[in-house]
Amino acid sequence: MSIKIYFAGSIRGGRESADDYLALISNLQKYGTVLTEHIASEALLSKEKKMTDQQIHDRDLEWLQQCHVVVAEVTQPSLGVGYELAYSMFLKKPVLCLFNTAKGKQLSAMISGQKYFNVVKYHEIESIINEIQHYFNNFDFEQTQHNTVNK
Ligand code: 6IA
Repeated sequence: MSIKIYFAGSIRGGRESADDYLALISNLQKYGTVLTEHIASEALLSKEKKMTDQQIHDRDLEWLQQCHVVVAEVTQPSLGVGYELAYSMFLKKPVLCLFNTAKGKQLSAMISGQKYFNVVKYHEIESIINEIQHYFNNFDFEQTQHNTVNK
């Protein structure tokens, strides 16, 4: 069975890191199905303009319940990503957070101070791609399977 990955990244919080989201999502697709590939695509996001905020919220929480792992790019501060991270912890999903130190941002202490969130810092995309490979080579699929809602 393929790993379902929930990728989180800023949308209304600002799109400054959208290029990183694109590179990260296409890399994550080597390890499983990315449920949220629209995060990197302006074209797919514009399709969601037809959805109400409540529909987006409810659909995303359903995907969070279904996923095996959450990967969040947290460089660009986003209320939605922060909420998804707290909800992931509540659902006991494994979480990997990626923070780009080259963007001149400061990570909230509420994320860097919570060990559950497993924050990995990077400077350029090539270095984080190796870290992601290491993470998924050691990923314990059985461990997360019982927390997953199948739909
Ligand atoms: O507060 P933010 O908008 O930055 O929150 C971004 C996070 O919330 C992402 O990780 C998404 O999973 C989720 N999210 C927020 N808004 C949307 C959305 N809107 N579509 C899908 N996921 C979303 C589309 C709006 C578009 C018309 C601009």
